[in-house]
Amino acid sequence: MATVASALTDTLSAAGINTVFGLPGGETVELLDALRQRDIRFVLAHHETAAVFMADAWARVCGRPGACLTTLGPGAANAVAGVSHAHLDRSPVLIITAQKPDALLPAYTHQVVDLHALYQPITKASIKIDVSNVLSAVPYALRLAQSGRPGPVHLQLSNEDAAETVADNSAPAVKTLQLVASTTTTAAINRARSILARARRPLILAGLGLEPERPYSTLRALAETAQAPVIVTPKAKGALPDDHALSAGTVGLTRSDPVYALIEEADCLIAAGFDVVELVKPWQHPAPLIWAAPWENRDPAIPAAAEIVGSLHAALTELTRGTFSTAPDWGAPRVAAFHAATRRHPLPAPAPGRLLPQTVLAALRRHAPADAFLTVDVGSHKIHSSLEWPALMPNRFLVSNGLSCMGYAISAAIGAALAAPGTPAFCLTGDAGLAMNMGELATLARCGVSVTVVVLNDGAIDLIRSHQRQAGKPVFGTEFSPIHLAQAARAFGLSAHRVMDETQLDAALARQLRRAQPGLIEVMLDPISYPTTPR
Ligand SMILES: Cc1ncc(C[n+]2csc(CCOP(=O)(O)OP(=O)(O)O)c2C)c(N)n1
Ligand SMILES: [Mg+2]
Repeated sequence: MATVASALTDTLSAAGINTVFGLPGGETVELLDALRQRDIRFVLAHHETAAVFMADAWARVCGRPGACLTTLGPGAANAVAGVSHAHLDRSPVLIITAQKPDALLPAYTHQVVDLHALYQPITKASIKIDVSNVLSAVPYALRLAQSGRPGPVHLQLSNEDAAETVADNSAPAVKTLQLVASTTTTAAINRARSILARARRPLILAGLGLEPERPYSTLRALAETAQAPVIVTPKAKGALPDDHALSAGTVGLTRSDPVYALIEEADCLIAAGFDVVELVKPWQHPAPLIWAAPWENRDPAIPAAAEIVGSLHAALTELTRGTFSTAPDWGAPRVAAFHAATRRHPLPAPAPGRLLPQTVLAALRRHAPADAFLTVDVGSHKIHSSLEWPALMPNRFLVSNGLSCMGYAISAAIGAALAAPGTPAFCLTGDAGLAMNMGELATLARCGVSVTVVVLNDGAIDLIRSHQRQAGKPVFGTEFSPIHLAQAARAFGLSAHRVMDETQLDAALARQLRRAQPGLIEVMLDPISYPTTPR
C-alpha cells in the first residue's frame, strides 16, 4: 500500500531526483524511511541551509530540480538563508519541511511556526501536502520550480499525514516539463532585428537565465555573427569560454567593474537571461536594450526597446538571422584592446610567509582541469575570483550571487561533486565563510568525494574591513583571532595542509589531484592586492 510519503518519493524518483540533502527531525521519520525504501540517497548535512546549498548545486549540475528535507520549526527556520539563496539565485529546489498536523493545532504549539508565512516571500509557492493532493501537488511543484524564472518551492508534510494510505498508488508520470512558455512574437523579433541592424557597437550581456536551457552554442553563434563582445554575470561565467576573442569579462561585482566602460560604449545591448539581481547597483544605461529571457521583463523591469519572452535558444537563433553593421574596430579588436588596457599593474610583495590572492588563483588555474568545478564563497575573494578566474567551460563556476550568502562554497562543492562523480571540485572560501559552515567539513569527509577546500586565512572579514577603510573609518569589529583551519579540518577527518609559499601550494594542489579524495589546503593570505583593497 502506498503512503503519502512513498507517493512523494516515487514522484521525486520519477523526476530523476536520486539524492536528497537534509537534516531530519522526529517529524520526518516517515519520509526519511520512504527515501530509504526508494533507494534515494540521503545526504545528512550539519545545517539546513547547507543542505539547501547542496541541493542547489546538485540541481545546477544535473539540470533538474534538487530536493532537501528539514524538520518543522527550528529546522525550517534554519533553512531560510538557503531558501533565500535559491530564491534570489533562481534555483529550482524543493524544500520539504515537516509540520504538525492541522488536527493538533492550535492547542499544540511546541516548535510550531507558521511556515507558509515564513516561506511565502522566498518561494514560488508554499504547499501543504496530504493524502488529498500528493499525487498532483508534487509533480506541480517540480514543474513550477523549473518554469519561467526558476526558483524554490516549499512542501509541508506532517509525519502523521506522511503515513496515510493513498487510495490510488500509481503516482502520475512527470510529463516532459515545458520549461519556457514561448510567447515570442514576430513583432518583437522584428523590432529587435531592426535595432541590431543599425547598431555599430552591439554587446551581449549573459546572465543566470541561461539556465536551464543552456543555449551556449547559439549564444556563441550570435556573438560571432554580430561581432558582439560578451559580458557575463558571475553565475553565467564560462557560457562563452574566457579564452574566446569576444569574451570581455564579468559584471556585477562592484559599482565600477572595468566592463562598465564597454557597456557605456555599446549602442545596442542584448540581454540574454540577464537578471539585475546579480548587480550591486541599479541598471542605468541609455543604449537600446533587447530583452531575451524565459520570463517577462519585470521584478524589476529594466528599460527595454524590444522584449522577446520564451526560449532563449529560439530568440538568439532568430537574432543571428538578422543583418548587422558592426563597426570593424568593435568586436574582437575592441575586446583585445580592452583587456590590454585593464591588465593589472605590478603586484605588491606579500608579507613573509603569506601568499597573494592572485598567486592562489593562478595556481588553481594551473592545476585544475578545464572541467573542474570551482565553487566560491562570499567576500573579497569572490569579487577577485569572479572578475579574474578564467572559466573555460560553462556551469563550472558556482557562486551565490543573487543573495551572496556566506557559507555557500563548501556545501556547493559537495553537491556538485556528488552530482558529477569523478569531476574534481575546488572550493575557494574565506576563513569566516568556512567557519560559518565548518560542520560541512564532516559531511565532506563522510561523502568521500574529490573536493579540495582552499581556504584563505587572513583572520578577517576582509571585504567589510575594506569597506571600512574606503569609508575612512578605523578597522573595528572586522578582524578575529586566526583559526588554525588545517588543524580543525583534521579533526573532521580530512587530510589538510597549511601552505605559506607558492611551492608548498603547488605541491599541495598536485597531491590533492593525485589523491582524488577530500582534503583542505589552508593558505596563509596577504589580502593587500585584492581589487577591493583601497589604494
Ligand atoms: C550570511 C552572510 N553574512 C554576512 C554577509 C556580509 N559579508 C559579505 S562578505 C563578508 C566577509 C567574508 O569574510 P571571509 O569569508 O573571511 O572572506 P574575505 O572577505 O576575507 O575574503 C561578510 C561578513 C554575507 N554576505 N552573508
Ligand atoms: Mg577572511
